[in-house]
Amino acid sequence: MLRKLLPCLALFLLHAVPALAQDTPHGEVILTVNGTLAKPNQADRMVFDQAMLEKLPQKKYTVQLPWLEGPQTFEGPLLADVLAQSGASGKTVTFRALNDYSASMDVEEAKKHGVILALRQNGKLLTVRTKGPLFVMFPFDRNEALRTPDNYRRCVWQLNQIDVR
Ligand SMILES: Nc1nc2c(c(=O)[nH]1)N[C@H]1C(S)=C(S)[C@@H](COP(=O)(O)O)O[C@H]1N2
Ligand SMILES: [Mo]
Repeated sequence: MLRKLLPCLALFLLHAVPALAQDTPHGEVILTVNGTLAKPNQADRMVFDQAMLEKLPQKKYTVQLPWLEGPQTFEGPLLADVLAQSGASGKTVTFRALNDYSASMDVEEAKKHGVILALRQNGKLLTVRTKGPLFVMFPFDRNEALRTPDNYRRCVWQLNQIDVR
């Protein structure tokens, strides 16, 4: 009996656990990930609400940006963790904003440099009015080589969509 049941149980767990482990939003969707996703949670896309993004480990960078006065602290999950949770594979990531602005970069480069999707600026949750819901940020503070015009252009504010191709 058990001998027959065990393979069935194993098969069940193999299929059920990733499905159960995949989080879905309960609140307002603030980020949509499009592309080739192994673990989408809404049709072929991955959608996140604030709570889902806050469950991921939070990183904090205090940076000086050329267009903002004084040091600014940005906090949020690593892009790498967001992509991993989506099962995203691809070479290029495109950050898209509510105002149709977009910027792209190599996925591996973004992961290597610890790019975050900031939910907070100076401790305050970002809203559309304050250039949220999300703000792409680099650890400019700890890596001088990152301070390039290309990377500043990639600091997309009002981010709500990411494409991985
Ligand atoms: N959503 C959005 N993000 C954006 C931009 C933009 O126009 N829209 N401009 C980019 C560029 S080119 C730079 S240098 C920085 C600062 O631009 P800003 O001074 O217009 O904020 O934000 C980047 N992020
Ligand atoms: Mo710019």
